[in-house]
Amino acid sequence: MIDYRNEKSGVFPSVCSLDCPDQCGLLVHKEDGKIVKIEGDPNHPVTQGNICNKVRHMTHRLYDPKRLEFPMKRVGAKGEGKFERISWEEAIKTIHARWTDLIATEGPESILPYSFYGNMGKLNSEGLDRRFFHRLGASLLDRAICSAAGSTGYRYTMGGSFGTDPEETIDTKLFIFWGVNAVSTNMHQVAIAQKARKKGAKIVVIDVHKNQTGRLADWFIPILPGTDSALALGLMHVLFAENLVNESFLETYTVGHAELREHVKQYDPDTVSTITGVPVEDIYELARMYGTTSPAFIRIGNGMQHHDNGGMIVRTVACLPALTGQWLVHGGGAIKGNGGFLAHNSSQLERPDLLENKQTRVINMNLIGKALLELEKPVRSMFVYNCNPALVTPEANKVREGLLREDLFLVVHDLFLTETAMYADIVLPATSSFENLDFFASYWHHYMQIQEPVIEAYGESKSNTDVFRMLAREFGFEEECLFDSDEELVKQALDFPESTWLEGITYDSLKENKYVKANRKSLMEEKLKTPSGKIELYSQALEKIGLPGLPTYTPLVKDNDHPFLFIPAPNHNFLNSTFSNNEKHISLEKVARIHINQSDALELGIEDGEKVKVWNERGECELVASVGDNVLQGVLVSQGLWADLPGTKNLVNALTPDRVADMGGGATFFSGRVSISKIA
Ligand SMILES: Nc1nc2c(c(=O)[nH]1)N[C@H]1C(S)=C(S)[C@@H](COP(=O)(O)OP(=O)(O)OC[C@H]3O[C@@H](n4cnc5c(=O)[nH]c(N)nc54)[C@H](O)[C@@H]3O)O[C@H]1N2
Ligand SMILES: Nc1nc2c(c(=O)[nH]1)N[C@H]1C(S)=C(S)[C@@H](COP(=O)(O)OP(=O)(O)OC[C@H]3O[C@@H](n4cnc5c(=O)[nH]c(N)nc54)[C@H](O)[C@@H]3O)O[C@H]1N2
Ligand code: SF4
Ligand SMILES: [Mo]
Repeated sequence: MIDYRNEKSGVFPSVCSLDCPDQCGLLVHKEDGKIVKIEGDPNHPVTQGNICNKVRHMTHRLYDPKRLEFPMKRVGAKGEGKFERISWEEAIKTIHARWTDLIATEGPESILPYSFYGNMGKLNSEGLDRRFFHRLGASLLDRAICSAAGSTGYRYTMGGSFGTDPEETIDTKLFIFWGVNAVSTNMHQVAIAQKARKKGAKIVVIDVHKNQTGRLADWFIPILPGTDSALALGLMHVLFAENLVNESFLETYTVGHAELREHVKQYDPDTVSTITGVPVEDIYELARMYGTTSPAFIRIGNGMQHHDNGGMIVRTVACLPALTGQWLVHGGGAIKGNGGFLAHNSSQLERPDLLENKQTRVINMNLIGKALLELEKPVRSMFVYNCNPALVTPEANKVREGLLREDLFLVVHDLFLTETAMYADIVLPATSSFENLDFFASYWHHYMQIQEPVIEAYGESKSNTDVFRMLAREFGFEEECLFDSDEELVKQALDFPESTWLEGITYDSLKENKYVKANRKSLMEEKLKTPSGKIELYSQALEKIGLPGLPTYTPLVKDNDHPFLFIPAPNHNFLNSTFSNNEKHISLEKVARIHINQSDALELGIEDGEKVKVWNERGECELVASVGDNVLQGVLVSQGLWADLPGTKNLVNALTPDRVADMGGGATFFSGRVSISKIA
């Protein structure tokens, strides 16, 4: 068997490890042991050789002179960013000593792992780390920062992350991109839609911002933030009223359609128009278009679930395909996420059985600022990996105040000295995904892939799995599973006879075939994982937790009197905060903008291209105004999680609320209110 690392030059298969639904197949070009070029693999059945600009320029990040090469310890004041090189041995021994002390004095729950999906590889994001922290007895982290509200909402309707096979949407006639900036965040769904458009398909985009995706639409529908459930209910009103529903589908595959029919009578287009800002005639037109075009497909984005009512919004939109019976149509239906089909054996990989105290506390990652500052039994140490909370988490000023705590022992494992690492006591260098073995499952298409290491570890950097093996050894833990090799971990995770979808997906088949597809049927051929086994238009489970059983519009929380709703969305050339510190990607993105409606700008005397101050009681930042008609009045949209360099005030999360959404403990990044003004 060849180990690609031993080959000085050549072209080798790889996987994009970034947190992006497309999960492209890659070809990595190597010369003299270094990656010199990354391109798409034309043989990937879905991504077909096209990749985004971000990853095309990945070598600038992999070999950025700022990349961490060795472990360091803090020598200056907290947050000052003064570090000194140390050995791995000293780093691991220091962590072991501090944690042993903490466990003896305050218990293991005083230690908190803090991670997300900076690397989507299963072993490096939810493998040995989970085993190690379970064995340690550390506090548990609720990883609710990304899609928790929407996935939970979708689950109440559809039973889990199961939707349309995106490959089938090549035959779709109507695409609705709803709260998703797909040109930037799911480019291959757009590529499929563009091909379908050549065969007559229409593309509708519903968004609060006419961004690159809105500009590509045949019809762009601007909507006021957090009101999408009202729009969906208005569409249902018209569909029922005009007999555009599929009665036999409703009868056979859903529960609660009679109740829903009554319930949506109150959501007439006049009422809905007042709530959403969408004109009455557009509501009728969209409903009729949706009710008479088949196959019709809705791509449900993450943007519209980053709201106080985000769970209910997604649950409501997810009811639409059932009304028209689109789940029976090839190319019809919806995708919020498709991760359910490729779910691996997570209990075998993560080993929750190693956690002795089943009452161990759980801390929601969205509330980390609060947790660091207010918990009665304090978090005394945090181990951060695959994540950059000082930049990406809401109420960032609170987070930073927490990270500055003198008594907090902070370890950060990353490829770069991130904003979070600046506060660390110990910094550990991480390998990139190209340096490790791992397996990957897309949450949009249906292919599983394997990454075999292509290059040697950079400097002294180590993979996440290696770091947790080292820690387990230092602690003297004896459970063999804490030392399983990466290869063994892949095999254990894929050993999952309970899943028919994973049939044929094994370590060996992945190595041999590179792209192996989930063995799925059409959704209605299987019993859904809802309590009733059907699509739940009415959900008893929701009522039990005190939420309306039927899809319902609830307004956003109004926690202050600032006049604007602020939507700090992602941008095209960064991936969350990844790339925000790499010159090449910054130069492509140019400047941190905030979009404002021209009427609002006129009233405030703000001119296009001018620097403005945006603030609320949580904090402030300074961005460059983009004046026009890309957002409705009363709405401000920024794009990108910009690096927080000295001399800049780009930290948009200084303004975002740390309230949690209606479902799943989700984040409410887009439900904050702010003021904006010229900088005098
Ligand atoms: N280039 C790039 N790609 C990415 C990322 C990135 O940062 N950059 N991040 C990755 C990650 S982790 C994720 S979760 C996904 C996120 O990607 P998406 O699912 O596209 O979600 P967002 O980009 O957060 O928001 C999508 C859109 O929702 C709009 N929006 C906000 N509020 C509302 C609302 O109330 N109603 C409606 N209808 N629209 C609203 C925003 O204007 C935005 O255009 O993308 C992934 N891919
Ligand atoms: N205002 C606002 N805030 C947001 C969002 C928004 O739309 N608006 N989006 C939210 C969403 S959807 C998400 S998913 C979060 C994402 O937020 P994060 O999870 O923080 O994602 P990134 O900013 O990409 O940071 C990932 C980090 O992991 C590191 N990393 C990569 N690979 C490895 C590895 O193998 N090992 C280790 N140890 N480290 C590695 C990278 O270098 C990078 O520093 O941000 C959220 N924050
Ligand atoms: S970030 Fe997304 S589009 Fe870009 S290469 Fe990775 S998976 Fe493909
Ligand atoms: Mo995300």
